[in-house]
This record gives sequence, structure tokens and C-alpha cells, in this order.
Amino acid sequence: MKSFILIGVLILGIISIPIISASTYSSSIPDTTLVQDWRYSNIYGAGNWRDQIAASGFTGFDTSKIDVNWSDNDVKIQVYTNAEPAGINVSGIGLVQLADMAIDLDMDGNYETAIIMRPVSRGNILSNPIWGTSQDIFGGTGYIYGGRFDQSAPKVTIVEASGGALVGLATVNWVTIGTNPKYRIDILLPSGINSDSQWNDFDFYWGTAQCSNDAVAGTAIVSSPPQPPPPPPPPTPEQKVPKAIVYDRVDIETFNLTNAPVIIQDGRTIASPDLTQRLVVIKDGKVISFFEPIRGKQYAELQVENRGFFTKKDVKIQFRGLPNGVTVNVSPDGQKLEAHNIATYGLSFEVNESIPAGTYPISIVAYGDGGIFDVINLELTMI
Ligand SMILES: [Ca+2]
Ligand SMILES: [Ca+2]
Ligand SMILES: [Ca+2]
Repeated sequence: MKSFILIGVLILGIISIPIISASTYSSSIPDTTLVQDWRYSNIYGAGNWRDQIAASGFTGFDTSKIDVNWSDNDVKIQVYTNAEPAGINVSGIGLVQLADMAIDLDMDGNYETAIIMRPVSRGNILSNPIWGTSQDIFGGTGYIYGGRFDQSAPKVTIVEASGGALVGLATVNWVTIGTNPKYRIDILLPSGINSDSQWNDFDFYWGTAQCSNDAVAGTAIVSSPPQPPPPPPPPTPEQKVPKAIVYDRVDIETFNLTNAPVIIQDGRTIASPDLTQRLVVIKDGKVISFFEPIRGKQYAELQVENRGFFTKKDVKIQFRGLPNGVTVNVSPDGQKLEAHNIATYGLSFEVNESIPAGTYPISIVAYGDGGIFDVINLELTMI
């Protein structure tokens, strides 16, 4: 009997060690990215925007979500997909290679890092590669392919990385998990890759295959809610806040809706529609409500405060992770922000009637001449 108890204690002890010591975070990004039909070098037909470009019933290209897991200084990317490790066989075309994964670590819109997914050099991590596009590969063939992604601001689909500098080797494994998605691809980046916090927050793009038939784009944010169970200890300030923010002291202070249908306080609806009412989403830099835009036009106001001692030349605002069908116009685009001053931005959202009800994780980023000043994560809720 004693030995059973002893074994139990030992097992508990072994299991509990990483739980206590590891700082673990995850970010789960469902595939909501649509891709536009192209043929030769032109938009195909009506230029449909679809999740996956394939003959009806064929799901070989379907990717459903991408998770990113951080554990201390290690990073693992997990892709839920039907894509086969050797590529995808399509009748009439033959083998279509997998797309390489594009990463934008500094979130400046330039995917300066690549993880090779094609079998020939799978796992190679390249810095500043040359990106080949779906159009480079399929633009001369007459086959229909994904020519653009991001319906709100269409971008060329990039799929094949070459050149650049080899900066590491990731371990890439296909794990069979069932049917649709058939696989989870575990991409384990080199141990300690995040020791300089470069991989804390990043944008990614994966076309699934070289034709970008299922484009998946998103932002992985390390400060997303920790994965249960077990709840990890709260992050230390060094892990959560990049140094630049502490130094620059430029913060997103308020985010108010100006034509909200209702006003909510302490989670309760307390007033009837009134265009002069304000729904306060961010107050004094803290998220106090989810962001629930009305369908159609939604106006809002956002304020950024410079608590530091230095003038910031051109402070801009960006919304990341907005679901397809929500676009935002920020006015002015950028503005000078002197020390101890507040800049106010007018926001105009266009919210499509057809967006599915649900909760979408988004983030608001304030950035400028000194890099990213502040990032606030919140939830956009459609009812
Ligand atoms: Ca997609
Ligand atoms: Ca998909
Ligand atoms: Ca970049």
C-alpha cells in the first residue's frame, strides 16, 4: 500500500514540476481568411472570395485553424489541416506542393521570415527570403488559384520562399487526428528561439498549397488568455510588455463608440438607443467591455496619450484580426503627439450584415517612429 502512495506522490510530483515552473501561453486563430479566385493573371469570373478554392466536395486543401503555443522561450505552431505531407494530388494537375509558411515578426506588413513546408527542405527557417507567389506558379497555366487574400485590403498570395539566410531548423511532424481536419502539423521551433521575445507577437500567412487554395492569415499574440488547464502564473512585466512600451510610455487610453444602440455599465444594459450615448470599451487603458459594433456604420473615437517626455512624430492606429466583413477607417491616419498630450482619432467601421454571430479576438496597436507603443487585446462580439 505504501509503495502505491509513494508512486502516486512521485507521479504527481513529476507532473506538477512543469506546471509550476513553465510560463505557458497559447493563441488559437481559426481560419476566417478568404481567398479570391484568379486564373492566368486575372481575377476569375466574378472574383469570388472563398475559404477554399476547390471543386465542390474536395476538401484536400482545407485548413481550419492555427494554434501557437509558447512555453518559456520555446514556440510551437500547430496547423489543423487536411493537407498531406507529400503535397496534394489534384486530378488533371498532378502533385501540388505545400506552401511555405510566412511569418512577420515585427508586424510591419513584410513577411521577413519563412518556415519551409515543402519536403525538400522542410523545417528550414529563412530570414529575408525571396517570396514566390501563386501567380508565379499558376499564372500561366489556366488553372484557377487563389490570387489574393484579405478581402478588406487584398494582398498577393505568397507561397514559396527561396534565398535569404538559414537561421534555424524547425521540427515538423504530421499527427493524424481524425477526419476533416485529418492532421495536426506540429511545427516545433528551435529550443529557446524566443529568448529575445521576438516571437511574442507575430503575423502569419499560410496558403496551405502553392495555389493558395486555402489561405490562412492571422496574428498570434502571446498575451492571449492562457490555455486551461492548468492556469499558468501571471506573466512578469518583462514577458508581457516589450521594453519599448515602458520606455516610450505612449498608451491607448480610451475607445468609445459614439453611435452605440445601447449603453452598458457593469455588464447591464441601462439605457435605450440614443445617438449621443457612448459605449465605453477602453477606459484609462483598461478593457472594460467587449466591442459590439452595430451592423452597417459604426462610429467610434480612440485616444492615445503620450505620458513620456518626447514628442512622437507620427503616431498611428491599427486594428488587427478584424473578421472578414469588418473594415475600419482611421482619421487622421497619423498624428504628431507631443509629451503629456492626448491624440484623438475618429474611427469609422463598416460592418457587413452577413458576418456570423460570434466572438472574434482582435487587437488595437498604437505604433509610430519608435516601433509598437501599445497593444490592447479585446473581443469583438457580433450578435
Ligand atoms: Ca481560408
Ligand atoms: Ca479553411
Ligand atoms: Ca516584418
